Amino acid sequence: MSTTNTINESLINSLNGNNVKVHTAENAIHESFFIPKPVSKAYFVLPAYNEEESLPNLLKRIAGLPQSKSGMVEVIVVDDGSKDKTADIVKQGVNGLPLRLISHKRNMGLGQAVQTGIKEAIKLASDEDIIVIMDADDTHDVTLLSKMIEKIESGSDIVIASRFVNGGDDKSAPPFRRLLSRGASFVFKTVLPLNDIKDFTSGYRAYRANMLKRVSKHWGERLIEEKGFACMVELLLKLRHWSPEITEVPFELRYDRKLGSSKLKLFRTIFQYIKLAMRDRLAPPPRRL
Ligand SMILES: Nc1nc2c(ncn2[C@@H]2O[C@H](COP(=O)(O)OP(=O)(O)O)[C@@H](O)[C@H]2O)c(=O)[nH]1
Ligand SMILES: [Mg+2]
Repeated sequence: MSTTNTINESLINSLNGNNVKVHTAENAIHESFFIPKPVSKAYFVLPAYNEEESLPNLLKRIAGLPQSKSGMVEVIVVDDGSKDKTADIVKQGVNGLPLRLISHKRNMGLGQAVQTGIKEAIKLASDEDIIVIMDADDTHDVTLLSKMIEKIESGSDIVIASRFVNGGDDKSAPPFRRLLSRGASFVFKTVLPLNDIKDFTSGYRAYRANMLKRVSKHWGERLIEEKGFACMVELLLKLRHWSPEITEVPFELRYDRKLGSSKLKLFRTIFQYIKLAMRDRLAPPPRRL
């Protein structure tokens, strides 16, 4: 760690009366991303593929948030070559809600869509802002934003909306989906050194913008290499090398609100998880630039 970094860290920590953070991830590059400033803006990144049925409801919910009414929310929809009216819905807009549309000409997969969304969000965001990535299928509770902001303001770098902590649940999801997310979280928890995390595969998380900026600068186009749903776990695994402070907040999945069909391909996703875990174990940890 450079001297400047050490000084900045202790300065930030003393400003906040906090002790210096202790991180546990192995091979971690010890960084403190904590900024002693209130979050001024939240960017929602919504990767969307054929979500014409669910997107209007979700956008209305986001527009109704107190944070949207006070102008601190902006939404980035990444339309990943949808064949339905997903793009038109975004173009129509929602009263009082700043909305951006980024369109992939053809379907490139969830991973690429998340990568595109992150790139745009970090271009727009200030260091103290937060970037929230969530499904566009209206199964995630947008009112969790307040809690996520609160956690980031008190030092978390990543806040996971978690189905598997007390108060969270995924009862409304079909049994095979519940089994997959539990199985994947169990395996990743066992083989990877991020022991405290209970929900590895949640697609709903908030990230401190300056952390994503720093990590993204390191990885560039390789930040997300997985094309499918495993990209969410991949992102977490890559971020862990920077030793972020990760918190989980309880989240009740509302699969009952899902109007379209799930885009998850079960066997393909299991295979991707296995490949990802092996690659992560074999790859050397990144060197700091
Ligand atoms: N950009 C993009 N998004 C996708 C693709 N497949 C799924 N998604 C989005 O990824 C999110 C998760 O998919 P979803 O069907 O909700 O999965 P489930 O809720 O886990 O069953 C949703 O916002 C989808 O619109 C894809 O090929 N490209
Ligand atoms: Mg979903």
